Amino acid sequence: MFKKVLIANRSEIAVRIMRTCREMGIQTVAVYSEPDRKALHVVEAEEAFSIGPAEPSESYLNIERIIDVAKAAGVEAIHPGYGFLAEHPLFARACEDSGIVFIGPPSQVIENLGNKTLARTMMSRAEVPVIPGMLEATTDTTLLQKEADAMGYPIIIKAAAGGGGKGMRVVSASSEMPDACVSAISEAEKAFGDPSIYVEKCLERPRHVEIQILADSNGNAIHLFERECSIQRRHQKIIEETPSPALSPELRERMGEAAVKVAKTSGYVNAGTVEFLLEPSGNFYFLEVNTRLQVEHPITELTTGTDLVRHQLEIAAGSPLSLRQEELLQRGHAIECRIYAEDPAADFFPSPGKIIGYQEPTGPGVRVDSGVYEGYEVPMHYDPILSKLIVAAENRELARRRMIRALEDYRITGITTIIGFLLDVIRSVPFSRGDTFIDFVQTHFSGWKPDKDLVRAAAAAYLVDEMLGAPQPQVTVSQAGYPTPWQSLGAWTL
Ligand code: MV4
Repeated sequence: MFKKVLIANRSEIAVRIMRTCREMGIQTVAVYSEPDRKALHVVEAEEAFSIGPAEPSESYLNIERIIDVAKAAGVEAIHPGYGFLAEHPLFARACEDSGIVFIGPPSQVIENLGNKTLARTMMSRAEVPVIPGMLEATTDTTLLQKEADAMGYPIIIKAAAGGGGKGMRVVSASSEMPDACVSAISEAEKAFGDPSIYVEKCLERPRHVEIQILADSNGNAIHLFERECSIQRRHQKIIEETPSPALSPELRERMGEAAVKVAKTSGYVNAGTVEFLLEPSGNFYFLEVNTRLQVEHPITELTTGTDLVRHQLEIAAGSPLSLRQEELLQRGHAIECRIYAEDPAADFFPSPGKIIGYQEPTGPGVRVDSGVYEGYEVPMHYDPILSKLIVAAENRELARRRMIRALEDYRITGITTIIGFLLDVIRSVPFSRGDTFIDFVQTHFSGWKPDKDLVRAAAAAYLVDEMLGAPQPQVTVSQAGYPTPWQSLGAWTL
């Protein structure tokens, strides 16, 4: 096993990776940008190196600088976390070329799977169901029109180099195709430096269901069941759960087998996620492979009793998989809520700033993967995720109630968070029924505002405290959807 690993990331995921490293006796090296000098991942690491200014391109995306630090610190391997350089084939290649182990798949596999039409072609050859549509991308608008007309509308235009929803366009009539093609081509060129696009049949009201995979360098591959990730807004997931309320044991087995086929067909090594869209009919289709550890990996860990980061490290060190498919069980139910510093009443606009009061929920079945602490100033330069709240219980309804309890107990003041919004979603009838699909938030929660009575109760409590000369709780009425603001503030008052 490695003696020393560099974590080329920040925030909660860097901290989470370091925890497993420490348990395994691996020394950890952090890298940080200027505004991250006091970040939790810097505190948590055994060594930390400054890598540049706030701009990601000059720090967390600076391949040369990170490789230099890795050499100077004498690490044997780099864990990229998620985002930043995690799915960057050139970074994986730079590690390979420097004799440093990249904790992830080979650069060639990242590159192949990053090409969406190549991935579609590979998968359809392997008889993994892909969404009906073109297998070659093009800039020939006549050809695109012909294909779309033959398919029937609505169709969806996607960029060959796309992914994560960038450069996508839904077209509902033939007459809209010419304009849509021209603008999609120019957007693809600008965003990815590759103008080629292709057309797929647009699926209606699908769910987003993904399968966790692990593959070793000896060609063994297994899956660790599914995650239901339909609750999202603007292609950012906010709630994930497992098992999916939509899968029968038989469908789960077929999707798991398809995901293992994807792993074997692509020569996959390390942890990855195979994304599918699942139609109400039960038909599922390959979407793409995320060649990284994902934000929502903890729900799989809690229901399968595994540590995915440990498996990543073991696989990267060349060990064969220590788990067999037959011994894996899905036990109970887990839900994750992503805690973002954003204002849900203002189109989820980021709301970084100083965290004045901070208290995490604890108790049975509660896990918090956090990148922040009381007094920490959330920088404005990065993804505004603060932490992830993950709960596990014996079944879905118990997990849902546990999540409500834990969200109510989560105290964050000084900045606006989406906690109040998450509470309303988790408590809602469609969520409690498990009736989730990719337009869930838009359908049920567009124009959401915090409960006026809650805000007024918070204001009233504040005024009463002031009149009685009690210590002033640092709870501001501007904090959208602050949960149960009138309950005892106890240790919470400053
Ligand atoms: C689709 C689709 C409907 N039909 N493809 C969005 C991200 C990218 N990975 C693929 N995406 C979609 N592709 C067809 N043929 C709907 C989406 C989609 C979506 C997929 C997964 C999770 C959230 C989503 C939100 C909007 C649209």
